[in-house]
Amino acid sequence: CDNQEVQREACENQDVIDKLEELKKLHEAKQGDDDRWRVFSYSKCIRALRNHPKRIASFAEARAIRGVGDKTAAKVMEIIGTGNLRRIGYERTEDVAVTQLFRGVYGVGPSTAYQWYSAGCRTLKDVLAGKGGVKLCPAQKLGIRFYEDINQRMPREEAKEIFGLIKPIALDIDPKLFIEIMGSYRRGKNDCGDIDILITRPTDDGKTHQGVLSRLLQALHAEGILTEDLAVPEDPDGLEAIYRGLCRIPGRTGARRRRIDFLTVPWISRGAALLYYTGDDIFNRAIRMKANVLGYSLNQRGLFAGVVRDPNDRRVKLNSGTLIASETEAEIFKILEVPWQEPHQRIR
Ligand code: DCP
Ligand code: MG
Ligand code: MN
Repeated sequence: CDNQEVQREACENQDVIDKLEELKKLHEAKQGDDDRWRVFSYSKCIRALRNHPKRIASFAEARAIRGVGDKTAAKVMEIIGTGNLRRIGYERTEDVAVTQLFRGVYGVGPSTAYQWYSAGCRTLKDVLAGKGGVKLCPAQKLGIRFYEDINQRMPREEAKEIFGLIKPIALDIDPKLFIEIMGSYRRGKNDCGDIDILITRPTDDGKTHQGVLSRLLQALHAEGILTEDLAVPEDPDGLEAIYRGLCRIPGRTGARRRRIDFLTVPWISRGAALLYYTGDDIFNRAIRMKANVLGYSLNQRGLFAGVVRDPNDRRVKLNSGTLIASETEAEIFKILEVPWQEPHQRIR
């Protein structure tokens, strides 16, 4: 509930937020004009509820919150009174179930999922058959072929084992590389949706990691660790690149395909990159907001001052600003006046 500290303790009205989130997700799946408006309005309401410091006790109290109208206030009271929201049941229709299935395909978001549904597809088989004129890109085809594997999280131990195979191969290419696992693994989670690997290299001898990624990918394919590419960067050997693919432990029968991402960043950005790729995404949103409140701009490259944004669209930066900090996570926390948080604490 406390924006200032970038900590997310359970809110007084967490049960209400959870139900409204659920309803919001159902509308998100539907993609109608009405649904889009509802998603927007529930998001606003959820944000306001997160900041509400006490348990809501009456309709009038709910109604008085900015962004909460009569209808939403009635829903809030229904959840508080019964622990349930009947509307969720009514919105769980076929289109929701089908678009949720489609969104499990790698790279497919709400709009593609709904397009496929509108084209008459109801199953993955329909999609593969191109029913209704649906066309698939290579990554989507792989997303269907390995649908089950990709949608399973892996045990932490397996992520560790795969990284244990990869790290020596990378260090063999350049022993001075910095190579570590980020994401949920660094946060200490027991299961991981994918393996996020950050690569960079100190430059004190005048060299960089440039040229390493393409050699590494080639070596990992040769070893049978990387099995399929999902997204290959245009310039894998630039200073900054993102690769996405599938991997597995070679030679183990029944080993599932696992999602793997490689990220390379310039050495100077390593602190900001560690912070960004460790997440989680909600922690990132909160800390970025804190930076904005203090007049800074934070991204995976660093903390910047003096960034001027387009008043008509705050997402558009009109200049790149001045780099304030990027080499360590600690200095970024410090400048943002956020108490240091260990990776495992950076969670919702
Ligand atoms: N990230 C972010 N915002 C996004 C996507 C990612 O800030 N929309 C950052 C925070 C994530 C990190 O990148 O922690 C890695 O992204 P993943 O999608 O791999 O997410 P996690 O590793 O946190 O979870 P999972 O176990 O599901 O992979
Ligand atoms: Mg991850
Ligand atoms: Mn990832």
